[in-house]
Amino acid sequence: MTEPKRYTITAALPYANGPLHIGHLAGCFLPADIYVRYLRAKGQEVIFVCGTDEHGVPITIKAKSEGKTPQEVVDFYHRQMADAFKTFGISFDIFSRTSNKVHHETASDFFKVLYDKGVFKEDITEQYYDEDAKQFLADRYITGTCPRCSFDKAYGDQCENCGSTLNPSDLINPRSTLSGNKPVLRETKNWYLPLDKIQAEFLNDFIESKKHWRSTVYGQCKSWLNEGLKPRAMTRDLDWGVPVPITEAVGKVLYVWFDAPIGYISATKELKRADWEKWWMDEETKLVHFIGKDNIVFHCIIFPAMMHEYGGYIMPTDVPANEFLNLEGQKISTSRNHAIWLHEYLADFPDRQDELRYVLSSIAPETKDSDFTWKDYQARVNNELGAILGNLVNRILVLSQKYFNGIVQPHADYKRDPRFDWKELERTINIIEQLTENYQFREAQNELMNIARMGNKLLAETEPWHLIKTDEKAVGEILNLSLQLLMQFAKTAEPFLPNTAARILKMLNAEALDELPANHQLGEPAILFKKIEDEEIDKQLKKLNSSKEAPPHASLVPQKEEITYEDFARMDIRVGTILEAVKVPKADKLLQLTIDTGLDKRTVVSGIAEYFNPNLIVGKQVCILANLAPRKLRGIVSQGMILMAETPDGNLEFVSPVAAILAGAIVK
Ligand code: B3M
Ligand code: ZN
Repeated sequence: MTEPKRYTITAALPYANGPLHIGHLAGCFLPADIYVRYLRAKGQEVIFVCGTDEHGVPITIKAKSEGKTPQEVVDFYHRQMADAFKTFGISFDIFSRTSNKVHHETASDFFKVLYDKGVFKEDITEQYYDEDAKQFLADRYITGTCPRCSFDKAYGDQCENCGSTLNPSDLINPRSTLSGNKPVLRETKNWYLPLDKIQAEFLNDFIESKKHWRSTVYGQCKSWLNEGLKPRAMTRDLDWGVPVPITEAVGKVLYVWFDAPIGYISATKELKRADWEKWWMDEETKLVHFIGKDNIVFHCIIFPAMMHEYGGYIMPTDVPANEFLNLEGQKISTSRNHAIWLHEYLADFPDRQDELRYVLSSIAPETKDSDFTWKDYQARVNNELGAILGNLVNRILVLSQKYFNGIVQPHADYKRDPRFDWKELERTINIIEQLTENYQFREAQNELMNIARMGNKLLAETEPWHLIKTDEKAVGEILNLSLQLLMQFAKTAEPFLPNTAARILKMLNAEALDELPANHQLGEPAILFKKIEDEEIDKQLKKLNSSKEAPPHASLVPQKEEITYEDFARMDIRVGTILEAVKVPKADKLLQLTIDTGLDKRTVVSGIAEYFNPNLIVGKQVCILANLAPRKLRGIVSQGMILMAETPDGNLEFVSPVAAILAGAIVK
């Protein structure tokens, strides 16, 4: 595309089933906001649309577990999210929701058009059905034992212990989470988007034309295509969502990933009413989706396929998906409460939104996963924001007050002052713009701080505090130049640090100016960044470690079905000694153990890495189920399983003999 005429920028619609955390901000909303603010400052025509994704099974599960209706749940989180976004300065033009009328109509119409065009393929399959609850069970409503790792709380779509993707029919001993009963298979008809066909007709070429996308994004798309796409059901047997608008499908709703991306279009309709089409159907509009990497297939493959089949829609120009942000070396986990929630951050660090924006951009997971740690947060705020930027602003303003009562002194031509390379500053601003246009916000912000560094260098080299004794005019010029630099800094910083930029401009009393004229009266100096103290960080670390959610109380876990002594006797449980323990690379949860079983020394892969330091468990005696069929975990063959007991606060403990005994003792 040559210069686009306008920009439609979307940020993934967060599920309204829980609060937002720093991973959401870093992965999607912050980069989107930086990009949009940059475009607006450039005078571009742009809309920035988002909203809550209020359908889907996780929301109904959340509602059940809290004894609320799904509507109550989404109402609560919609408001909470809207507040958090507003406070962090995420400058959506609209933050809509998929439960509203415009969206239901838009999504319904979209389906109907595809249906009338004969796009969908109908198929009857067998699905699990709960005869007590009288409903079909979404994958998440079925639990059972994982066929790969024997974890007994695996879901129908995934085992959260070993990470395997599953089908409900893979589960051993499946149970309905609604009634606890064994579900039965029943036939049901659904409507499928024939992605295999659309791949051949359209998607192969479409993705082929996107080689310039981030390699992580392009690579993921290619691997989906190489595997060969399969038809995917766009309707579900569920009662929460957009009803399927055909009579044959009463009681069914649209698949949440069918309706959610249409939410971007609905939000645009709400925002722009009469001329919404030009934002979605005009070739001169540039469409950019900001998302996290787990949403790539939906935005790069399925949604384009849907729009292609509908006809008339533009395709996304870019999808700068981010990798994941980890927290203190571990995956952020909502269920284990291993997260920094935005509303809690705001309560603990009021008015320090830009500090978090800054740190999250500094470590933005643009090309690979990255790690947020509280110590790093503290270091970056104190040593970079405080020591480099805050200090610079403070010195310039305080010196200006002290020597000249806050009046800007004349300078014949500050851009050609021999004491400073203004061209270098302009080059840096240029680089920041290019990086921003390339979605390299991390590097762009790094360059931004170089402008502050240039200012500090100027002061260090010219030492106005000494020079004032001999050459007041020169000091007036140096301060003029420094203030102009601050002005440029603030303007360039606005997309990244909107509050800070506004506060600097206020201190300069220059909200409406492009540069500072001589004799201009400055505003009052103020401290930009308060130091983050050790105690504050310690408190956060403590909170993180103490907040792991407890498992259901043992008394609430029903006893398993009866077995015979023979069933038990088939299990070969022995006492073993841990000889070695190492973390499995790239697997947060797994430790590779070498166990002396008395019979042999064997490898067991165990999902306990979050609970034990490998160095501290060597020598421990444990119980091992020795005759469990070997299975491969992350390419390592695991021979057996270590028995663990789960404590009420969610920790794991080894089941060990009370007295030290020889390895190999048989448990019976
Ligand atoms: N709600 C998934 C997520 O929050 C989903 C995104 C929808 S974007 C159209 O990660
Ligand atoms: Zn598993």
